[in-house]
Amino acid sequence: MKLDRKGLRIAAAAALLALGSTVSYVAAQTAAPRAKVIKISAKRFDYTPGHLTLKKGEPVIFELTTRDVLMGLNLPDFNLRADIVPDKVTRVRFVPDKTGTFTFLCDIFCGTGHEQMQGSITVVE
Ligand SMILES: [Cu+2]
Repeated sequence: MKLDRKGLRIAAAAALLALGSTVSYVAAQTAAPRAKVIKISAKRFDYTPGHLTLKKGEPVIFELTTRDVLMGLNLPDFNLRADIVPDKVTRVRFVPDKTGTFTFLCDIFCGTGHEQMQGSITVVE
C-alpha cells in the first residue's frame, strides 16, 4: 500500500495516539496498588495459616487450595465466601473495610470435626 502525504500524516497521528495510550495504560498499571497474594490451604479440620493480619483498605487475593475434600471458607462479617475444591486454586479478592478480629469458618460439611474448622483475620489501620 502506498501512502500519499495526507495518508502518511494520518498514519503518524494514529501511531502517536496508540503510543500515548500505551504509556498512560502502563502508568495506570504501576499506580494501582497491587493486591498481595495470600495462600491459604485447607485440610480437615483447619486452615494454614489459621490467623492472618491484614491492613484496612489494602486489597489482597486469597488463593485457596485443599487436597482433601470439598470445603468452604466463609467470612460472614464481610459477606465473603468461597468453595475450596480439591486440587483446584480458588482466587478471591478481598479488601477489608473495617478493623477488628473476625472469624472465618468452613461452611461445607467435611467430616467429624468440621464444626471446629475455623480461623481468624485481624484487620488493622
Ligand atoms: Cu468443613
